[in-house]
Amino acid sequence: MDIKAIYEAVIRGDRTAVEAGVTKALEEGTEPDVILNEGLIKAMEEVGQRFESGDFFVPGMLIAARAMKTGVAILGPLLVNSGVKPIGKVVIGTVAGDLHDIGKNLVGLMLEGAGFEVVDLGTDVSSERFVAAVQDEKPGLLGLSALLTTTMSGMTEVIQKLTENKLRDMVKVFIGGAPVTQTFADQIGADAYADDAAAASRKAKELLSGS
Ligand code: B1M
Repeated sequence: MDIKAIYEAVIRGDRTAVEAGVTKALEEGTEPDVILNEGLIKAMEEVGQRFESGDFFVPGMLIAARAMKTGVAILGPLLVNSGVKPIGKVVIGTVAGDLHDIGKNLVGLMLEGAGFEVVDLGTDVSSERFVAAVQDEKPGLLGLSALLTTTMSGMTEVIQKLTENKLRDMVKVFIGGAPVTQTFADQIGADAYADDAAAASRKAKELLSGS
């Protein structure tokens, strides 16, 4: 199976072709992470660039995102080890005002694959909901995702609210998403920054072990 065909199907927003392409590539022995990185993720990067240059509009992005999710749904179980005793609990979510969830979902899958129990709060999650989830779920780790420069301040707010509620020492906070950087993480007092889903699961394990 030509990975390029999967890439092009995502850009066209052709869910049927993505499903068929991913299934065929797996049958032919292509590694799931190659399909994910070279086919699906690269296609979404191209969609973003076309949006920026005015060749794509919001509906196009949305349709491409749905096609990408079809592919991720097939790959998901292969990226996750089931039946393993959790090594720790992580609450994740996309911050307030932000509806992007593909990257956050991939982070969740990779964390599950690394053996974490994942509580996913979804998208557009207020700082109050994050704080309540830390109180209720008592996770060792909290993962915050943001895809818009305008919503990154939601991460600052979550950390401030954790401090106000005397919960900051109870949970390690790691952050990520396209506009997020290590410098920003340092500025807002996050415990770690990860630039992709694989790095997120690696950083989460490091935070858990205290290294
Ligand atoms: Co939006 N969007 N979008 N969008 N969108 C971006 C983010 C944008 C960069 C496009 C562009 O202009 N080039 C731009 C943001 C500009 C900015 O702020 N700097 C943008 C915009 C402007 C908007 C709207 C404002 C458009 C409008 O309405 N005028 C609007 C905002 C809606 C809202 O959230 N309130 C909007 C809407 C949408 C859709 C709904 C249509 C759709 C989202 C569908 C969905 O998620 N269910 C969408 C999409 C698809 C995109 C792009 C094209 C693709 C995002 C994506 O899924 N990438 C995106 C362009 C781009 O990013 N290149 C764009 C694939 C995914 C695997 O990557 O999410 O980066 P990513 O996740 C990575 C890493 O970032 C990291 O790991 C992931 C896996 O490797 N990561 C973490 C993410 N979270 C992490 C958390 C961690 C650690 C790592 O720890 C907790």
